[in-house]
Amino acid sequence: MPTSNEIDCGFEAQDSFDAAIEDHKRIEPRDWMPEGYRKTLVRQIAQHAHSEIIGMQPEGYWITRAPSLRRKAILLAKVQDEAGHGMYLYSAVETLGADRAELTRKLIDGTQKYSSIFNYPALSYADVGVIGWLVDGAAICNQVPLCRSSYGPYARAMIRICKEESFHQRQGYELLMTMMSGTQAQRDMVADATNRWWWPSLMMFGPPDGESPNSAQSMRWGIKRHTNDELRQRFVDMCVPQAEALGVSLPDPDLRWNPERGHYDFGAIDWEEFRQVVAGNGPCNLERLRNRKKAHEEGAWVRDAAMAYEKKRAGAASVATSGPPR
Ligand code: BYC
Repeated sequence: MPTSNEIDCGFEAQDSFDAAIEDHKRIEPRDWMPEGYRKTLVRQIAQHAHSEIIGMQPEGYWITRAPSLRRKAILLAKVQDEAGHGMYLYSAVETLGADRAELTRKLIDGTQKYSSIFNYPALSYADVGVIGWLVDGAAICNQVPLCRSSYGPYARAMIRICKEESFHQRQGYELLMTMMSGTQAQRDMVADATNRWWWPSLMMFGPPDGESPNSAQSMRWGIKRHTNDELRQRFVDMCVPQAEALGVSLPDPDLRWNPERGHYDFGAIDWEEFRQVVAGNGPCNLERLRNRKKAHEEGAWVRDAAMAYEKKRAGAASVATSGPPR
């Protein structure tokens, strides 16, 4: 049977789609949608799902190296949440007709992207705190507006994800507060980790507005609600007082309050570094994809077993419904 999108719906369908977007109503999987809208969502949601899955690696490394049972339990819960976020997002993207196995193949062969931020190494336990504070903090700034995204399944997945991201950010901040009230060596670790993650966190929001090919159309469709630069500014404004409360310096001599703009000014981002990382040349790109591929290959037997069980169950169900021969 053709899907609602494959039926040529003509102008009427386009009009009702446009009206729904105009009225800030949700588009649901069975609704007609332009092919470009569907493709943009598949691209963005798949990239987001991949980021959650790859994003488990920098922190996952520290689970067996946590300094106490309490820290280990917290970190384990956080990394498990990230796996869960990936699953919600793969489910959301499946409602658009995408095949999860195919998306995983595209991640592994490098034809689909994941967030640049996860190509940097986590070198000490302070990185766990800074990832929570800055990386999850950036994720919250970016993702809270996505709870109002025009595509229903994506928006609903984001509501749950944002609640958990908020816990993630707090656990990071709490860890850093503990370290900052510890020894000088601990404070130095926090300073070093902050220096390394600050600029990559600003890059997470994507290229500047003038160089973002997708933003304008995504905003017209209500997929994105703010531009990359607007969200980046919101993040900087949020982080400066948090850094002051922690007693940590942010590594930007140009960072200062601008009373005319009502925002913090900040220094130039190294966009060449961003381009290199996205092109596969960051410090950990190879390692991240190698690990993902290995985990996928080692999990083949689990997928096979699940499929065999599903097949058997479906077979038993069809015998039961067909009943005994008359
Ligand atoms: N890294 O036109 P633009 C997390 C690409 S996971 C790599 O502005 P768009 C967490 C972009 O894809 C956080 N690539 O694009 C998990 C496009 O290339 P294509 C992940 C990037 O889509 C574990 C090109 O650059 N969050 O929170 O309008 C532990 C031009 O960009 C990046 C999401 O995925 C980047 N940083 O805007 C802890 C949020 N930025 O596809 C935490 C959902 C841009 O045309 N995604 N590119 O070849 C979004 O909001 C948007 O997709 C973006 C980019 C703001 C990221």
